[in-house]
Amino acid sequence: MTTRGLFITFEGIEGVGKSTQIRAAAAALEDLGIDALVTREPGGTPMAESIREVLLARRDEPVHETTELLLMFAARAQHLEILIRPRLAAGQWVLCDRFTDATFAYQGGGRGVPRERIAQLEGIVQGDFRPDHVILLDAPVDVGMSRARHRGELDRFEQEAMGFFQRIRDAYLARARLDPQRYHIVDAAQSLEAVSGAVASFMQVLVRDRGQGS
Ligand code: Z5A
Repeated sequence: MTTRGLFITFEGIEGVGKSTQIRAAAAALEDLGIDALVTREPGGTPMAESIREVLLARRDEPVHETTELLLMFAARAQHLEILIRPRLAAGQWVLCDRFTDATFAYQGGGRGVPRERIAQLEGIVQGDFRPDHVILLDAPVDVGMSRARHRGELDRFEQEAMGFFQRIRDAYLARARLDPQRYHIVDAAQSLEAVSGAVASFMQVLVRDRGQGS
């Protein structure tokens, strides 16, 4: 019987290094003989990537918080059913740049959507499916902003004020503290090498604990 793959998500405010560290994690796993799928949210399948474009586009029309919330979960439903679940069932490990913790942090902490409403949609879309491990890359908001903001035009989220991102950081940390077995907080204000080292060491522990790899 095929052993289900592990589902590991990378979370944090913008600019903390999620995209960089997910690649470092995949490379560390490859060295250990594990071929992991790297994907992201919102997005991950052609249709979910189309929803991402709708979500990130800057527009004059105000976007209602319920519209934003439902689009996040619409993209997630497609991503989960068409890509993530089949790959995990086939035994592949899946590394995902953001997942539902981002919805609790951004739409919940950032926008003020009640937690219960998000949890309801989580139940509809995911049932009891949750990430096996969440790597929370944590750094002060000004550190993330200064890394992310020299990339050119800002998307709809990046246009928000510092207070928005501070609430998001607080929401992530509060969730992580409730479940320290599943959430692994990494100090992302450290050098790139130090953060990659911490992420690679954690991958080694996971592979050893599963008795997998070559
Ligand atoms: N969103 C939401 O609201 N609700 C949801 O449920 C979901 C998402 C799933 C898209 O996310 C937006 O969707 C996001 C939240 C919302 N909006 N925001 N903000 P995204 O993940 O695609 O966008 P992002 O968070 O803006 O990603 P990012 O800015 O690309 O950040 P990152 O991936 O964490 O950082 P990075 O690209 O790896 O690194 C940024 C730069 O810093 C780069 O030049 C690196 O070389 C550098 N870097 C990274 N680490 C270091 C260290 N340690 N030292 C020095 N320099 C570093």
